[in-house]
Amino acid sequence: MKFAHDFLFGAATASYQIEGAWDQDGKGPTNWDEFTKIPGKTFEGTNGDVAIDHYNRYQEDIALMAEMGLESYRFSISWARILPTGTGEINQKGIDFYNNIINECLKYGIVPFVTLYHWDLPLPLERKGAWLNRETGEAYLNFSLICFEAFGDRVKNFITFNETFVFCNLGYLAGAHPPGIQNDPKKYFQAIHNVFYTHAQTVIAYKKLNQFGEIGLSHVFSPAFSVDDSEENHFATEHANQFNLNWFYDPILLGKYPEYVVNQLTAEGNVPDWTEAELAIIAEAAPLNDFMGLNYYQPMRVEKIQGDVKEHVITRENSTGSPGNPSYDGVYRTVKMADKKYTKWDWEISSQGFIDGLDNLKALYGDIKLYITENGLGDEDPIIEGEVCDIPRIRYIEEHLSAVKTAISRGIHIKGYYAWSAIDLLSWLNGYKKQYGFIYVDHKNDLRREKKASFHWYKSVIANRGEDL
Ligand code: 8VR
Repeated sequence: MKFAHDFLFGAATASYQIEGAWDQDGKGPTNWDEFTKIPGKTFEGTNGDVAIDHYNRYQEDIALMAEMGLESYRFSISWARILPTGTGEINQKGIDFYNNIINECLKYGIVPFVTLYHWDLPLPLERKGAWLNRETGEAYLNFSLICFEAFGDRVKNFITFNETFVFCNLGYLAGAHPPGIQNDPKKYFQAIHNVFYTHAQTVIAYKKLNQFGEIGLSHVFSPAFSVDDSEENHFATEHANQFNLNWFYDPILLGKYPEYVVNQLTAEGNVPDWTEAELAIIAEAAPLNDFMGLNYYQPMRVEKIQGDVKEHVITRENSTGSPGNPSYDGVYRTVKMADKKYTKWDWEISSQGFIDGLDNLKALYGDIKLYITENGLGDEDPIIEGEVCDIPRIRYIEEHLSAVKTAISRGIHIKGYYAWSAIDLLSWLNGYKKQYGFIYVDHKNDLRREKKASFHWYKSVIANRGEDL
């Protein structure tokens, strides 16, 4: 079976991870421009000052994407390129840059799929409290309206926020992302609510513009499964799904927060300071979302923690997605299991977890429109006789794309797949060592680009619309 003609085969990137040119053409500094300069925060002190210099090489990169036959390109906009201080005067050169990217895509018939926020916040807003400060939400709404005005005639797919779970969890619980706060669940849950209220306002505002495009957001999709059939581990698994799935998906898709979580937050004094008006806006916006973006890399394997949580030292290494961490409330921990497959960074490889998770999602939320806005393999690719032979990446994407095909055949409404990532880029906490792309970037040779084995493979898949998968 071929994928439908209107199914989009795509690939994704994010501004801070590719653009570089951190202070070129009037761009303002961001939280990540500052955070990466703090010793020990990133792998070998890596940062995005230059990244892969996509800012100056976007034509070459998009030409390679076109040669691969890419049908859609998901990229993010750096807020500080458009509004250097986050508010106030617009930086025309920033608008021009993203107009160039969009027009370059359209020149090749590539559908631009735009993420408005992928973690790089203008520094003045970070300094004023980032997502704990409601002013950031107001500033975001202004920024998003400027983007709809400038790009909405050609861009018909907007993602408001990428992975709220990650930038809030690593920002306020693990301290591995800006602002680097640890073990502060009150701030964690408050920041998430402020983001969701901002998302809701943005969706309502976008719909009022009648640009007749689609809008939604991208969430981490990491369904939890019990390590065994014991009652207590099934309880821990349901608890994990309530806090990592329902807490994030219910307010967006159902317009209200899950009671189970709100009850616990009430008991422990971590309920966000929300107003009835804000909750009403979140309820009003829910039916206006056109799609949910899913970023799937791995499921979670969960077991209940026996007794008190032993002292858990949070490090950069154990904040990069590998199992073993306890939940903030000490109820469960994620587990690495002997009979499962894992990547070099200990991310589980499970396309079955993907399918089972999608079934659960449909059971919870019905026939919602979905895009897989990220999926891919982080690896160190072998170079053999000058060829980048990333066969494990081909196997990974093949397995997960065929899982998407299976899910569609089971009536799950998936309309596109975006491999992470179109080209090798900066991994937030793992530098340039952890590769994800179809295109290799030679950091020892003037950032020269080179097509990997997976580039040619994905090209053939797109050409025959995944018939052989
Ligand atoms: C997603 C993020 C994207 C990437 C990919 C791979 C990291 C990375 C943490 O969570 O949206 O920015 O981020 O996953 O993992 O290695 O850079």
